Amino acid sequence: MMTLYGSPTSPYVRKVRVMLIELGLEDRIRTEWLDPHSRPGSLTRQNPLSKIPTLQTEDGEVLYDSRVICEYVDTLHGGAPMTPADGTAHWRHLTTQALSDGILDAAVERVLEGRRPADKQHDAWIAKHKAKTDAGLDALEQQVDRLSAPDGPTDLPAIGVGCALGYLDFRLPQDQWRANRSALAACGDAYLARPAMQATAPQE
Ligand SMILES: N[C@@H](CCC(=O)N[C@@H](CS)C(=O)NCC(=O)O)C(=O)O
Repeated sequence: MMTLYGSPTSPYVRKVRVMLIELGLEDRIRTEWLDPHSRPGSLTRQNPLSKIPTLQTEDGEVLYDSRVICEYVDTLHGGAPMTPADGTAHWRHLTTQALSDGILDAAVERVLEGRRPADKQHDAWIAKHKAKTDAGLDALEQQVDRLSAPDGPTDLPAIGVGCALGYLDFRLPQDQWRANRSALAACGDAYLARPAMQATAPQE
């Protein structure tokens, strides 16, 4: 049995959970919920960075971060890989995952900054990261054809984008990421309706 260290609201953990459900591998994993910001010993003994997701494999190997774990999970099934092995498609998959993770990283920075006392918050820092999420979403609007169809077999770029959009709905709904991005809105909403996305929707 593998152990996934995570939290029910982490979008990075959600990527792994969605992938496991999509691949029918949930039964091979137990999940330990924790708060990584409090540096719990059960996590820091495995990952000195105290970040989630962290995965302990059945062989006792410890893996992080989410992209490493997703790459590992992609070796655990006999179906078509969720990232093509080579060619232009391979590099596009990796870059689209970097794009959706970058959107997430910038969004998380803003959310964490917003939790600081009002007089300690840095407006320029918030604006800089808002510009990253906005520009990243604009790029996705131009590249929706690089994502797997929302109603067919899924892949890692689509999972990453789905979890990023779900996080924006959850923590930054005021961004209205759908506005002026009709292609991304249609594709994203159809993707968010997938059973694996519904089953992992973040809740306080
Ligand atoms: N690049 C990492 C990001 C993971 C990450 O930042 N997770 C957050 C939770 S959403 C975390 O563990 N934060 C705790 C901390 O940074 O101390 C990944 O893809 O796994």
